[in-house]
Amino acid sequence: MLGQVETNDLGEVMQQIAEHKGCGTSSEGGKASCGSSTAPEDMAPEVWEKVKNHPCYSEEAHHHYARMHVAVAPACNIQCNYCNRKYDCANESRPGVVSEKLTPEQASKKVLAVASTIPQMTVLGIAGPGDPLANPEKTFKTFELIAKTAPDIKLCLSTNGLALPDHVETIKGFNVDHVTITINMVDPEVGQHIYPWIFWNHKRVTGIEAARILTERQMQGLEMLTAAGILCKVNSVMIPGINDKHLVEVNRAVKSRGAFLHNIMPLISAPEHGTVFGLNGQRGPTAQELKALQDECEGEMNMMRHCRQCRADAVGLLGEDRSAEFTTEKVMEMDIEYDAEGRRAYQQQVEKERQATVAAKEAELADLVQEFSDVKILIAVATKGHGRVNEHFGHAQEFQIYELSTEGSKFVGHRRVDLYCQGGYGEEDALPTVIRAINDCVAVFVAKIGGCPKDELKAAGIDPVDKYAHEFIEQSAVKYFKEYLGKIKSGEIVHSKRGDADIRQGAFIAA
Ligand code: CLF
Ligand code: SF4
Repeated sequence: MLGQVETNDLGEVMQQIAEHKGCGTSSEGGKASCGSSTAPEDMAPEVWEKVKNHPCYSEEAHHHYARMHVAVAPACNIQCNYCNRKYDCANESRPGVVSEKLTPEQASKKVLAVASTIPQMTVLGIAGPGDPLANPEKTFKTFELIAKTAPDIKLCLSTNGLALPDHVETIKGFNVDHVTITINMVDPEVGQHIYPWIFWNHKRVTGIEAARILTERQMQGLEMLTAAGILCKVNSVMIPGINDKHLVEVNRAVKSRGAFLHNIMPLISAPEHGTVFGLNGQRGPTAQELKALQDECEGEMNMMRHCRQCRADAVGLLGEDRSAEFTTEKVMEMDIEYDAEGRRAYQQQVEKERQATVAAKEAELADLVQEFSDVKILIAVATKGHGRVNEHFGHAQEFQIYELSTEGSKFVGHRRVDLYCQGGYGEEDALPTVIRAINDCVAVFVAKIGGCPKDELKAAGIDPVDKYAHEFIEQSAVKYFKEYLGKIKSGEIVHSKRGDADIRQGAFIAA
């Protein structure tokens, strides 16, 4: 049964598809021009087949497709200084949230329940709460059950890499196309400050020796995976003062071994998490520090910037959390009929929506190529997904950040914020933190916004824009940027460069 919300969204989408007059054919920025039916020029078609519907491996796909995790792997074979065993594996999840642990059979039923309710859920990942390969029986039993009952769902795995070389053959045997390894260092001198111990060959190993074994096993596992044709994403936790500068070297090392994607994530650290880093006051990076490092590493290798550090039982589009709808108690009561045909039909409509999104952006971009300007700005967008400006300012728990230049629009990250609207009223205390989170942005695109936050945003020099409500994000962003350049040319606004983004000074642009 398809969820009501999704069905309504698709009705609207179908209307827009009917109005859409065609589909661009050129490629831009290494992205496919026409939805998932066309691979980007620089990507082999078989690789595109693997990434096109994976919300983590394709930034564009993450607006349209969902993933889910099942928490079947409680044990871990190493200790990271940013982890407290009470919580999920912090390599792929936020500290401070705990998952309900499942048996492979419970997990299998949960996957069917989610797949039947959220037909755009295309990927099942196992990412904890410990390390999936420290729990190989439970992990592979779960994959076996899913491969039998829901063969259209892609299988995905995230590991610290210590046990990886022992399992590459089995991973390949289950047709797992995507494996993530968390690699925070390639130098044991650095590693000793991140990993106090590992459990290796039936004993605990500590210090530099532990880090040396771990890095050797991670590199070996990465090489084996890429040799086996399995797409490999590398996650790295950015820890200021410990591995932040070193991650450039990590980037080079994993790129040379064939990693497909590098995801540099911020350390999340607070005393209440009870981790070594939390207790000793180790800070995480600022959003600007993270972006600078991601920019530095961006070259021939794709950088992931849309990671939400989701929990080990996450369900839904990246950035939304529908796990509460699928507790074990609720799932066990569900009478599930797996409708593979219905899922296929729904996903075909999603593909049409996706094609319309890309084509609209390209049409908007067409006359931007004649512009010559080095102006670069950031905008923040409130969205519930589907690539549209469709969230109210007060309901946004995160803003997606796009960088705009004459090259077009580029997703560069997201910023989590406190909910401004609580129970129908604006939360005055939350507004300054929202403004701080997006204060390097020239504008914020929203579906709706109240008078009070609008005025405060304007006072902070951020343009609250609601005229693109329910329109495609990237098409609207390019449109806005063109108007913006026009206002610079006419002298309506003055510009100066600050950091890596141009920050507007002087006159405020009215929405
Ligand atoms: Fe899960 Fe990870 Fe597979 Fe994605 S998450 S196992 S690759 S299906 Fe994705 Fe979540 Fe970031 Fe992970 S946003 S934490 S990168
Ligand atoms: Fe914790 Fe994951 Fe590190 Fe294991 S690998 S110690 S579960 S963060």
